[in-house]
Amino acid sequence: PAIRPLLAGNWKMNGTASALATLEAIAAGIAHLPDVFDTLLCTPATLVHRAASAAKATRIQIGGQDCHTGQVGAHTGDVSADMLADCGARFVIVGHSERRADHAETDDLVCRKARAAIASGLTAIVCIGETGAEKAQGKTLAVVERQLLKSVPDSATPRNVVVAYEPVWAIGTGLTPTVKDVAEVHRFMRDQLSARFGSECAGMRLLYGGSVKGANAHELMGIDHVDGALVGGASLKAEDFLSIARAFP
Ligand code: G2H
Repeated sequence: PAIRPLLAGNWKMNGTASALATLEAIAAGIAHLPDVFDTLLCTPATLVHRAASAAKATRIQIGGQDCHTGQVGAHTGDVSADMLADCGARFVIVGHSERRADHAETDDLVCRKARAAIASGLTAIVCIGETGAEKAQGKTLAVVERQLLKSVPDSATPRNVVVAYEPVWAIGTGLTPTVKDVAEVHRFMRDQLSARFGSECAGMRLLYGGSVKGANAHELMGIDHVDGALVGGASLKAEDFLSIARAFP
């Protein structure tokens, strides 16, 4: 069966109560589009509960942007996957490059976060991608191979894990890889995952992320083995996000 694409927004550290109006505008726009893809908004943890309430009876699902490796305990300021699930989240991003950079998150830590997410019944969106320096050195596939192997847990299935390829140099910069480069990496990821998980992985969704916008979405989403997008900046305004949604099949 064909893979149902996923359009995921990542609001990052943006949004207070007034952002719920954006969610409602997105939901209203999505309602007019063919129901052939899933739509997700990963809000700040502080908004997950209200966003999940506002999104009830719409096609929008809600996710978090990070979780702890454990579910309860003495970890001041942290949020667990159980807590996100309790608030109505269905997904959580783990290992976004901003967290790998800002909080020194390693592949091993990201893997343990993904396991915690799965244990809570969430789908983990595991982010990987090379830096500009690594790309310049021709190491893209080696980095992707290592991050895939080490950040994606052995318990991954198409239902509990989504992989997002986000070249670090393309995030928030307006730069995107060529179609040929995205195609090469996504084919490589599919091959790696198939070798590791067998036919079990066949339906695992592989997202592209990094400066996705209305103007490039159609081209990017048309690439083989690109099963959706993870969108940052262009998910903050309903018109921008909807212009991407219209590029979905
Ligand atoms: C990177 C991203 C979402 P932006 O994919 O995490 O941000 O779309 O702003 O590049």
